[in-house]
Amino acid sequence: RTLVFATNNKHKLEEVQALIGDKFQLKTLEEIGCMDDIPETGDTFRANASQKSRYIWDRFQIDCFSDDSGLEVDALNGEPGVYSARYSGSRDSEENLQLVMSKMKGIGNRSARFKCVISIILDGKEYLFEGSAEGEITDERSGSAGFGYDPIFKPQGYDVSFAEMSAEEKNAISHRARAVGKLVEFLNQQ
Ligand code: ITT
Repeated sequence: RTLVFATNNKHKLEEVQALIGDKFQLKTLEEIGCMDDIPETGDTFRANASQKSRYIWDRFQIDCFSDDSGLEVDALNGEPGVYSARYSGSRDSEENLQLVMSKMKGIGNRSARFKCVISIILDGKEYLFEGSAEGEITDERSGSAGFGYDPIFKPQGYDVSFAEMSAEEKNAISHRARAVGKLVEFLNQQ
């Protein structure tokens, strides 16, 4: 079975393909010839996830899903949140990570979470799945695996950042893994 994954983020694609296994073949936007800059103007992860999958459905009428995700830091009132991909004004993930680190300098409350919302559209009908991973923002960056804010996020119960974990370790506990787990369970019932 083929599903289009409406993302331009190759790290998401790798993580999700590993989680979904070979029962479902994921097609990229590039593979369906979609080079559009898909609008993302919502102020929640759900709204943005819906917007991305709905865009592809409206344009191609093919079954598809999207992932909208990000980091919520309590001491920053939930920022960067839906602005995670361009918090500093640029899509450079290093600059975005540095901005969170500098805003968190000297702040005692380090609690944060990653969230992931998946919107899937099958025959025009939408279903939503969510996952989150609790943790804290570290003082220093560490590790080079993963992407985005992984080097400064230490999941609860672990002494290493997401970026110090193998892909398998991160995929056992991440926000994305939890949302994809629910998606797969749903797809298996279809
Ligand atoms: P698409 O919209 O094309 O899927 P994107 O990267 O723009 O790709 P989002 O708008 O959902 O995706 O922004 C998600 C951002 O949140 C992402 O760019 C990272 O900065 C951050 N993020 C999400 N999941 C993450 C993870 O597992 N590890 C580290 N950072 C993550």
